[in-house]
Amino acid sequence: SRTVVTFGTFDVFHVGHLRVLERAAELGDRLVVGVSADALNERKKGRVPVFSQRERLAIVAALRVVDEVFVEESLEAKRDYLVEHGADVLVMGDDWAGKFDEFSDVCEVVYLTRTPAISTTAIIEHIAEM
Ligand code: C2G
Repeated sequence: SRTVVTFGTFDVFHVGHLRVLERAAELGDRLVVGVSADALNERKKGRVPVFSQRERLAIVAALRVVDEVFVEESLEAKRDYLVEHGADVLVMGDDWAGKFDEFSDVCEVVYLTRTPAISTTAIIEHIAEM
């Protein structure tokens, strides 16, 4: 069986998140999702997520296409996470195109086209302006 692994924050979960997970699931038999820790987001984006990692993990874990979730504590541990979870494929949105090619010795690396015109930042701005 083929295991697909992907990573993300999935804050203020939206249809772009759903589509990338649905398409990732189609590339294998089992989808494992690393949901980035609150602390990692603060470091990475300088912003605390709207939803806590507990909440974000609960939402992603409840999706029909997702088989397993874990907390992504560090960007540097990606290789270890891939090996630990038996990844045959690493899937990321194409905002990360080329960034994870170094892992192609461990598994296949696939970048999927992002869903246009939707993002957590745009949603936050939209609501703030209401
Ligand atoms: N995504 C998408 N279409 C959108 C928005 C997001 O396909 N309109 C995809 C992203 O490309 C990514 C996934 O949804 O594959 C999760 O997006 P984010 O929550 O923004 O994830 P990010 O903060 O980029 O975290 O180790 C890598 C990081 O943890 C990735």
